[in-house]
Amino acid sequence: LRVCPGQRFQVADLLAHLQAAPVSANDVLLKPYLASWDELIKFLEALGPMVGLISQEIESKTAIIRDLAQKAEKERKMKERKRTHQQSDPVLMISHNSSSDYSQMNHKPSYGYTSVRSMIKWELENGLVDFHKQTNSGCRTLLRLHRALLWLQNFLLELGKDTTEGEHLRSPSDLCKETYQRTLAHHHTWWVRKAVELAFLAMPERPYFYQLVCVETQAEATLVLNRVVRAIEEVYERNEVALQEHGMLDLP
Ligand code: 1PW
Repeated sequence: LRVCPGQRFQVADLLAHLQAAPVSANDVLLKPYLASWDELIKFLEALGPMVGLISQEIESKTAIIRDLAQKAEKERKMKERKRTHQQSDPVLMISHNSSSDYSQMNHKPSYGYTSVRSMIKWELENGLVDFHKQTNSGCRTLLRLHRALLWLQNFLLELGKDTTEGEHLRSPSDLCKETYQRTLAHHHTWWVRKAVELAFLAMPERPYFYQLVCVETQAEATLVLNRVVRAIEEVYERNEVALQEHGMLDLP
């Protein structure tokens, strides 16, 4: 992957963050996941001011998750401190001698909240996920990003397809609209759909995208984009399974 001097968005950085996200057999680290979105925001911003609506939305969603993770971390530390106080206090030790409390006290702090699965666990254990009405939980916010990522993945996949003989390459604007309608649009209201589709009109042509990922031909673009798409797929699939296992694919 080439480095594009003087450019904010770097495809190598995006790829590095995406590849750093998968952890253990089935989890995704939040930090590199959100860093991937930061990099994607730079990508979107390079596409012109009309896409600003989209990048602002992504920015606010990533900020929500970061804030919640920070809050959870503070709370976790407080709980840990309380636990150690209780353990060193003989009076409390006695009064808390029921078996359930004891097992709780001896519990290793199970809250990491550094990954998608630990966030889900933390939010469920703390009653932070509402399955019936809209709240600002990390889970429902992640779901919004997750659905948007599927659009991006579809778009980049289409953009990366080279022509077979006789065909001509379709414009990014068309591909964007088509992949949006087939994915994320299903989750959007009429008004949001109109606003998003308006943003596509100002989308630049292919040479501009080539320059963004530092390539000169469609064949080169195909190689680069396929690597990015594969990295997105791995992350997307893991999050899909995690959310699905907890019945969270329709969180309001
Ligand atoms: C070039 C291809 C770009 C793909 C990048 C994906 C970004 C998609 C973000 C679209 C945002 C549109 C405006 C906001 C819509 C919100 O209502 C919606 N948010 C998302 C991320 O879909 C739902 O969030 P909400 O209202 O339930 O908090």
